Amino acid sequence: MKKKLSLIALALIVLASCGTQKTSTTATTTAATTSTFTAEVWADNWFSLYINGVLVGEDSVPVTTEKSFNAETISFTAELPFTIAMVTKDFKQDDSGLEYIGTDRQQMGDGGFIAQFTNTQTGEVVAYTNSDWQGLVIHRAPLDKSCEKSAAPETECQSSIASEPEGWSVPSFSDTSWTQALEYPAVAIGVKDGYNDISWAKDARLIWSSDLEIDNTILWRYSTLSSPPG
Ligand SMILES: [Ca+2]
Ligand SMILES: [Ca+2]
Repeated sequence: MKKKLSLIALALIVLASCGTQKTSTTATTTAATTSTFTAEVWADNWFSLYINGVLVGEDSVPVTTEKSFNAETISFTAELPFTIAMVTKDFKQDDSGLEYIGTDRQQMGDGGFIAQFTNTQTGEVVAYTNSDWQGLVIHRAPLDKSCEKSAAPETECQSSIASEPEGWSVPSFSDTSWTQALEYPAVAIGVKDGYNDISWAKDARLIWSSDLEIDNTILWRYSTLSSPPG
């Protein structure tokens, strides 16, 4: 009789553990949910976009194209929350930081960009550029603005150039030493071709560093909130 009882107990334990296993498998399956997102970007003059450290797209018009102003739409899949990293470049002819060198239009160009990220299925805006973005300037020239009209800018204009920090686009990278973005009105950036083709979220802002002219290449980071901004 004792032996029979312990056999029944063993059978119950086996049944119970089977049930537990089934439950945990189901939970694992429902936890991983990826969605498709649409990034819309307008940049003066060029950008590339990384999501969680992976390059998902870049401006299709090369930075060397004169007046390369255009809006871009890039699609990617990700799971919220995710980390957005972008390289933005204001056009410069060389490391003097100037453009139209040797012509009567020789000048420091200026930069600026705006971006928004929308859940493609629901239409929910999950991120947009504003002063919460963190930036790191890696190409700054000319350091002395008085060299703008120099006859020999390549030798007379000084620059400050750094390389991209290792692993700067991955979620775990610490950007606490980077600088907060500044928001600019459309008139300050001189928005043009392509900008009006996008219906920008009411709180999306044009951003750059503190100097639109001499800060030419900037790295940006922003991590989405687990729940979208209100
Ligand atoms: Ca510039
Ligand atoms: Ca420019």
